[in-house]
This record gives sequence, structure tokens and C-alpha cells, in this order.
Amino acid sequence: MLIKRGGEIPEREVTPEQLYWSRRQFLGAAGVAALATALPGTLSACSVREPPPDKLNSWEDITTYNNYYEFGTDKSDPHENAGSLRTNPWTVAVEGMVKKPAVYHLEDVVRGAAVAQHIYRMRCVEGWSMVIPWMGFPLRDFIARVQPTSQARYIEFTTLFDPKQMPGQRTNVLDWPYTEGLRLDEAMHPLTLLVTGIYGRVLPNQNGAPLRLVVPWKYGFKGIKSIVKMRFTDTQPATAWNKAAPQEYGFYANVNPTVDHPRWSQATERRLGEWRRRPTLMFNGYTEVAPLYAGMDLRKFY
Ligand SMILES: Nc1nc2c(c(=O)[nH]1)N[C@H]1C(S)=C(S)[C@@H](COP(=O)(O)O)O[C@H]1N2
Ligand SMILES: [Mo]
Repeated sequence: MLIKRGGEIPEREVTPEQLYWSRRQFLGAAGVAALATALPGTLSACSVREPPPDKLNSWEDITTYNNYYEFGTDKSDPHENAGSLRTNPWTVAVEGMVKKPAVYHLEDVVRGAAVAQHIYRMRCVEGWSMVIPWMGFPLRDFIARVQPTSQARYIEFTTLFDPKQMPGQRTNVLDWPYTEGLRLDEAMHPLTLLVTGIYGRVLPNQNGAPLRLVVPWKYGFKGIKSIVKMRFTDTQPATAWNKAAPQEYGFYANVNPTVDHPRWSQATERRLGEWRRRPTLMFNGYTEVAPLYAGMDLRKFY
């Protein structure tokens, strides 16, 4: 629960982002850190970074305009339907080419992790984008704990499969369970996060509670939600969207304004809350990842 302090607006009267900014303003970084330690759930630390160049999207935008096909295919469906997901208790199975394979309790995955705020631009292949203050920690820290063997080259991630909790899984809109994959060096990049929260709050179910992936230089669909398994392998894993429409969704899915999706140009995007389209940036602006793809033809490896 949030701590009430004298002189502050009661929590129920403000939106989370107003609360967030007012607390930042009045409490300063030390106060925000103290607040973070008082929050429930998985948040264990908080650091405040430089203000982002772009305005943050609102809590409302971030939590009501979602893609999460396990809860329906409309943008409003996850917000309406994801309440049926039980996120506690939760386990993550680590399998394959690792020295420490195990079924880890979520508390174990997050315990000791450097959970901090990371403000990232996010872009969906459908042509919309948002700026989101994620709470999470580098995936590489968890990878270091489970110790991949020298043969491991990829990680396959899997979302929960439970049609009782996930009504979309009673339809065949995708081949369930949803899976995604990263090359190990992409997974080890410091920008790649395991995320547990937004705006200093526990992640809402529709955004992938209790644990999801965020890879800001790739299209949104790589950011698999509600992860129950990570399998280390030497073979490029199949991914849900690649299986559904291989000519539309490749394994790499790097944000690239010069390579169009067959149905949507990738040259520009519409930031939620804005009307004029803005140009899409190579790697979504995260050009420090370019060395990961040195020498690769990104038209072929889309
Ligand atoms: N399990 C699962 N993960 C998923 C999806 C999904 O349908 N199922 N949709 C993806 C797509 S297409 C996008 S754009 C992002 C959206 O994340 P957000 O709703 O938190 O913005 O989640 C991705 N992760
Ligand atoms: Mo997406």
C-alpha cells in the first residue's frame, strides 16, 4: 500500500501518473526510493533516471490499450478480461542448456534483483507506440544465476497455458501456448528486461503479470507476457507469431523503418495521445544494439 503523508492528495483522487510525478516533485529521489520499498509485491529497489526526451504515456493508455491474445484480440479485451489470471503463486521453469535448471518461485527470480525504473519507447508492428516507465531488472542478471552451458545460443520463452484462466486459449487464433525467442547475446544485452511493474506499481495482468519480457529495440510482440518457462537451446526457437504468419513476423523483429510489414508501413508511427505521425527510428532509437546485427542482412533476417 502507498504511504499517506501530510499535505498530499488522497490516493483515490489522482491517477497513478499524477501520483508518480507529484511524489517525484515533492519527495525527490530519496522519497521515491523510500516509497518503492513500501510498495507491495516484487518491487525491491527503485532508481530514478534522467527525464525522458518524450512524454510518458498515461497509466490509462498503458493499461487499457493492449495486445494479449490470451484475453481477446481487441485492444480493450485484456483490460476487461485479464482479471481471471491468478498470478500468485507463480513459478518459472528453467530448462535445457543450463547448469542450474530448476523450477524457480517468482519470489526467487526477483529476490536480490536490481529492480529499477527503465523508461523505454515501445513500438508495435501495427504502427502505434508508447513511452512506458517499466519497473524491472536486466534479464542478464537472471541468466548469470542459472548459468547457461557453452552450447546454449538461444532462449525460448513460454507463456502460461490455462484455457480456464485465459479465455482466448479456447479459440485457435494462435497456436498456444504463446512462445518467443531471443538469441543469447540479445537476451544478455543490458537493455533487455524482465519486468514486474509500471509507474512504480505491480504489473497489471493485462500488461503481462507477474513477469514479462521487454526488448525495446524490437516490435512489441517479442515482449512475451506472463512467462512460465525459459528454455536454453542451441536451435533457433519457434515463435508464436512466426508460426502464425511467417512472411509477416520474423524471428528477429527489430524495429526497422526501412523494412515494411506486408500490411503496415514501418516508416512512421503514431504515439498514443498524439495525432501527427512521427518517423520511426532504426532499432526504435536504441542504436547501441547495432553491433548485435553486424554483417546481417536485416531484410532477410526481419
Ligand atoms: N503471451 C502474450 N504476450 C504478448 C502478446 C500476446 O498476445 N500474448 N502480445 C504481444 C504484442 S503484439 C505486444 S504489442 C505487446 C503489448 O504489450 P503491452 O500490452 O504491455 O503494451 O505484448 C506482446 N506480448
Ligand atoms: Mo504488437
